[in-house]
Amino acid sequence: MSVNALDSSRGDAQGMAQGTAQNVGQGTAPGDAQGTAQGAVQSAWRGEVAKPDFSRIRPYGDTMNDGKVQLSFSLPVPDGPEAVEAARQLGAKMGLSTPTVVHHEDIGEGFTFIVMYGNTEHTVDYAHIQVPKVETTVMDFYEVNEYIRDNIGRHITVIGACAGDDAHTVGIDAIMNMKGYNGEYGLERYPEIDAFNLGSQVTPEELLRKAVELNADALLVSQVVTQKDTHVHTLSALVDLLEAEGIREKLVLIAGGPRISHELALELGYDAGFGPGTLAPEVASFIVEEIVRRRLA
Ligand code: B12
Repeated sequence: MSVNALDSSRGDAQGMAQGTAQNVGQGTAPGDAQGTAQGAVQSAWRGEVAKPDFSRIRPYGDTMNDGKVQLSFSLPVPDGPEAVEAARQLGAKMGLSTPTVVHHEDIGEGFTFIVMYGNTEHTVDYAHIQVPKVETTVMDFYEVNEYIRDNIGRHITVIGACAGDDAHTVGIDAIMNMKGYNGEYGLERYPEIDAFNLGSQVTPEELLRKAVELNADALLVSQVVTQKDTHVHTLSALVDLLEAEGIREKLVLIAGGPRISHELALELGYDAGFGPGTLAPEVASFIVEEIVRRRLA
């Protein structure tokens, strides 16, 4: 919905006029848009609607820059006026102006679920945000196989696992399984890829052992649980083992999971990190391009 459409939902001419006046001329984005977050959205703001100041963005609910946020949480107290007041005070302590509880509900055994609206005064310089991203040309299933035939000339071996104590296999299965996920075949279906899915709770030692045994070209490690930084410990332990064995640089090493960013993966010594919504062709493309780029074949 556009800003003006939101304003017009007030249903009166004055609201529409005010909304339009408030939302125009909010400043233009400074600096060079190339390579920044600002560049990515510029085309969405072709001037038909009010343009935000990308150096100072703030949430918007009804009108540009109103700072409106919605927050939900549970309190370990029974539902009632005291719970609502406690939530309101918490919202104020979090720095929200006009914290307002818009929904509260008994969720049993002395707990209350709260939904609150409020306004934040804070802004963020979106124009200068730069997030490391996996740089790859994403090929489809057929193109990846053709690329392997043309540029590598042999099958490649890819091992996947959900490592450490983690038993969340759905993510790694989405990338590996023959059946595929979200309309894309998993790596097991690729004729030019020998894919081995080791399943859940695979120790870094076992991953190393398999990598050596199968002479793997790529290792795919899934980490879903992040409580107590368990993912960092497991991912780091694997890198240490691979380095000690002298095979780290001979492999394409990839981490993935809903809370894994490319930036974190790079920090931990991985070649790439893939987060929520990843599909097999993105991963396959990165692997094969990296093998060729680093002359690992
Ligand atoms: C299903 C599930 C389970 C199932 C798992 C069954 C199975 N075989 O996988 C069961 C019931 C066993 C389970 C157990 C637990 N779970 Co659980 N679980 C979930 C749930 C509901 C869905 C996860 C899922 O399947 N997502 C779907 C897949 C497709 O998404 P994905 O994993 O993000 O994968 C995609 C990308 O991230 C990426 N990807 C993932 N891995 C990889 C790897 C590579 C190499 C690449 C390239 C890409 C990639 O590609 C995938 C496709 O796009 C989530 C909550 C949620 N809604 O997300 C909680 C959740 C993950 N579980 C959680 C917890 C805490 C647990 C338990 C500790 C609970 C407990 N106290 O016992 C245990 C831990 C068990 C263990 N040892 O790991 C927490 C984790 C919190 C945290 N940040 O650490 C969550 C977030 C729930 C919550 N909100 O608290 N869980």
